Amino acid sequence: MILKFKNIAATALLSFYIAGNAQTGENPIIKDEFLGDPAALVHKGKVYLYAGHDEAPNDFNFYKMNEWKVYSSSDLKTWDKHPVPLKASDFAWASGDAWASQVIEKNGKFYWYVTVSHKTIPGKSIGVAVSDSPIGPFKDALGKALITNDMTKKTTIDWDDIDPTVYIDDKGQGWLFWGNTVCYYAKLKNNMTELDSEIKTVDLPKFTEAPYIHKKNGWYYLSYATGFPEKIAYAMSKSLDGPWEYKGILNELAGNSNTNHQSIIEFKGKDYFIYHNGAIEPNGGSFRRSVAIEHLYYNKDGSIKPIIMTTKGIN
Ligand code: FUB
Repeated sequence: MILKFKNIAATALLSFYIAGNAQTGENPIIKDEFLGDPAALVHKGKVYLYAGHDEAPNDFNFYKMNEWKVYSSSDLKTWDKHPVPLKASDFAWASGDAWASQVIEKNGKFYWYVTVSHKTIPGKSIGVAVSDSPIGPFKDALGKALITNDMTKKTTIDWDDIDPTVYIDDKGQGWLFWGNTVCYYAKLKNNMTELDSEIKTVDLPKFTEAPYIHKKNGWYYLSYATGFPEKIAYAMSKSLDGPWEYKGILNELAGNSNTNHQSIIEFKGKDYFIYHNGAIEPNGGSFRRSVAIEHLYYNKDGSIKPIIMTTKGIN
């Protein structure tokens, strides 16, 4: 009887510990599955966190990613998991690879720009899905890719068309930035599903991938993964067309992961840096990543203080 009580007490304590952990904001913020390439959307008092599902088995040393996941939170500590909102197979023209992505809202519709491999045009490509809700379900908005590898000629690699980041400026103009090795950008039409300009490039020191655009106090920020393994660097400008001024390293190598992929948001008056590392024990790593959140602080001149990666997170 005493033994039975002890077992029940131990189980209760364990459940409390696991549930408690999930709700403290400790990093990694989600511990029950591997997630990479976090992109956050602030909408109506909530943060929606979109990420690729890292499904690689422990002995598999590359990405195995078939679907994206979405979580939501009102406090960045307690996260609700929603049904799978989008899979690479939802794009009939794609052959797979649910790589980095970002969601943005315009006129009540949610547009999800994703990286996938193309079935017939060799290389990676960018597609766009749409939904009436931030948690989906999303469906292919175009029935074809928005960007394919044959549209960009600045490098011979076929994975340069990855990692879309999207931004709508104060005039309602949509902008898409993306790239690997070369940072590309173009304007989007009002429908958000067609390009509205030629494709241009941004010259950034040691640009690897993962561009991310955000704005604060009149400054545009273009943060990106630099080198490999990756750190996160950033540049600032008064215009999305540049010129961009390089400002240095924002985040150092993320623990146990050769990539670092960031998203930067302001939520309820505070600023946050969201990224991935390989910290889940025992099998976390570069292809089994997990999402972490830190506070982000600006200096008076608009530059950003280096991020301090922690286990305690935003507590
Ligand atoms: O998740 C696959 C790739 O890893 C992403 O597209 C890159 O940004 C890197 O995080």
